[in-house]
Amino acid sequence: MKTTVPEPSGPRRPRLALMGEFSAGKSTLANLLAGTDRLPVQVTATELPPVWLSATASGVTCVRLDGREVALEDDRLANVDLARTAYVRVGLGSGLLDRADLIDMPGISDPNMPPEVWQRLLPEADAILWCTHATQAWRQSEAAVWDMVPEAIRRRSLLVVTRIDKILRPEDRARLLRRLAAETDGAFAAPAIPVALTRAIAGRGDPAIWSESGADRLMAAIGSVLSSIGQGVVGSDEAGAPARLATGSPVAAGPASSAVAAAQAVVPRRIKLGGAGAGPAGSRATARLDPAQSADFRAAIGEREG
Ligand SMILES: Nc1nc2c(ncn2[C@@H]2O[C@H](COP(=O)(O)OP(=O)(O)OP(=O)(O)O)[C@@H](O)[C@H]2O)c(=O)[nH]1
Ligand SMILES: [Mg+2]
Repeated sequence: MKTTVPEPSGPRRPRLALMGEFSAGKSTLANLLAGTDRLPVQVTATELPPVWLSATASGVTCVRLDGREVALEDDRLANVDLARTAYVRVGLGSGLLDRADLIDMPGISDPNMPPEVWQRLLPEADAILWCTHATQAWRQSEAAVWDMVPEAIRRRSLLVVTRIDKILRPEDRARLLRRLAAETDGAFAAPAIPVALTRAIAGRGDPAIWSESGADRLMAAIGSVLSSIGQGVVGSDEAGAPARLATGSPVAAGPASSAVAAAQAVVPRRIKLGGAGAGPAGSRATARLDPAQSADFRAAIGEREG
């Protein structure tokens, strides 16, 4: 896919795009990862252009399709001219932004949002965190868009099942994860990751809530994604070699890796990464999550939150 938007200047960091249907929780996830509340979250569709959060930028800048850059004086993300804007660039260095850029995309089936608005930015992403709403997860429209995403990107992307707190019964959660495993087999780097985003945000700093919400698993998986980008798995993909990622084991990519550092940047201080279940030092993140581990994980999430 060819880039059709003006490239940002400055050092290039790994770029994670947050995508999914409107109101799937993309901006909530971006806020969680960046440790901020800068991105507006609301029940109805937001109607914002893509918002590119980066520690290498400063202020809030509207990057127009013609390449012109217009600083937004009042830092407000509202009132952006959607027709002329490629994306809004926001300078922010907190949380995961220390290691990666986050691109918060508009919803894919938002009736007020032409698909070009997110399509033209898609080639900029190194990996995608696809947010799917637990109570209507992985609709046909989502699968159809996912088919358009280049294979090399899909292989290092994650399926994040948001609003898992809305599914109360452990057996319903297990059934959902089984369905997703069947319907998305091989389409993502790892099995779907259920997370209660608003709970994780509210419980930031509390290790128990962080873990119960699923945020710790998500951070570990994102750490592996960043590691795979940083370690040149990109090249392996292009050569046709499989590049599946491990989840649940943040040190799968090596304890000194940027993955661990990245994940540590957003976990509560009292949680230490790399405890039980850690992979051998220096091993590459090339295996998918072990099915037994996966079953444990599902049971744990179900039991704790059900
Ligand atoms: N209970 C619960 N609510 C959530 C969760 N994630 C997001 N929400 C809520 O869902 C609504 C939509 O979230 P957003 O983050 O704005 O969704 P979005 O995907 O960015 O939406 P658009 O940008 O409009 O496409 C907000 O009211 C959030 O508070 C979750 O895990 N649990
Ligand atoms: Mg949003």
